[in-house]
Amino acid sequence: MDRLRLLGDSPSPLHPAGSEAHQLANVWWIMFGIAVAVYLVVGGLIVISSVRGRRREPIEGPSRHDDYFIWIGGLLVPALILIFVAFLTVHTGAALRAPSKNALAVRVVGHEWWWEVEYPGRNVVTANELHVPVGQPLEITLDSADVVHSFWVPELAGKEDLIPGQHNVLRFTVRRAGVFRGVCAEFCGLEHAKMGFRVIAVSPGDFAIWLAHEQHVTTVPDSELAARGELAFTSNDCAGCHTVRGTTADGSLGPDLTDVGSRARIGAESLDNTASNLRRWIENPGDVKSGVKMPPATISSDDVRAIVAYLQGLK
Ligand code: HEC
Ligand SMILES: [Cu+2]
Repeated sequence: MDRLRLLGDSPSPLHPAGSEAHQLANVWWIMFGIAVAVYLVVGGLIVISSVRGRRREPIEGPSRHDDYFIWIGGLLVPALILIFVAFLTVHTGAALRAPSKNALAVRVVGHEWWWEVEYPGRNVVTANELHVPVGQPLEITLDSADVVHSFWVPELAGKEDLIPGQHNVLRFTVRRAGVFRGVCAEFCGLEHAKMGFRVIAVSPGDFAIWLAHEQHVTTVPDSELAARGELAFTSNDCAGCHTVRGTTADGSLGPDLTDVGSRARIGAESLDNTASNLRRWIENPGDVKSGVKMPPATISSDDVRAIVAYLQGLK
């Protein structure tokens, strides 16, 4: 699927799929064009002067012509270019992030080293995946639970920091459906490089279906093994750090696992969400992310197997 292939390639701000990234890419191309033009003019003059060589006959007294050349080529033109670029940057900066009325509110909280994603007022909390509708303005509030992180989806918008005690807001509209890779762009400790996420942009209709589904994610185990898993999960320390809505597990140190079975990856884009990876993660998450804030499980491998069956059914 080309959506997944997209994730293998590095996301580029020069292939914009969001309103803000479009504006930034426009500024980039204009500045690139000016730089190329200046380079060609200056390089051309150097070539011409070296081909023509020195004047044969020295002229007497100062030359008017040389003066004009320096005033115009050395001062006036660079000043005009810089003023134009400054105007362009300030103008674009002001146009970005203007509030709009029918924006969808999303709250993202950065944690060492994963992303909490909440849809305020809708009773939906997930992790490391932002599901959004194409074409509707988004208003993403960015908070941090610990240190400074930075939210960056190169194809959709510029970077915005998540700062403890401050509510930064990012506003943009996704222009085409797809899966867009995001990263933490501010060094935030040992596992900074393994703090990825994805933005899944779908049609407004599909988004409404997803949101309605998330509000009623099944928490009833669908097999005997999964039922044993639920018991093992809620009676061990997992429940002290993780929430599964509809059960007694209501911890908040780790990601909400209510819909963990539906996620494409686990550990903030570290591993594919398969049974064997889940088992590996639960038995020793430090093996995958050495700085991780989740301890290795101290339960039997039977219990781990049951918990994996339980978690896979949460979707
Ligand atoms: C001390 C708190 C703590 C305990 C106890 C704990 N976890 Fe975690 N868990 C975390 C944190 C923090 C993360 C996020 C790690 C990361 O991605 O950096 C996490 C991530 C996970 C994930 C991946 C979720 C995702 O979407 O990426 C799963 C699955 C998980 N834990 C299951 C368990 C199970 C099962 C147990 C009990 C055996 C358990 N956890 C015990 C803190 C904890
Ligand atoms: Cu970070």
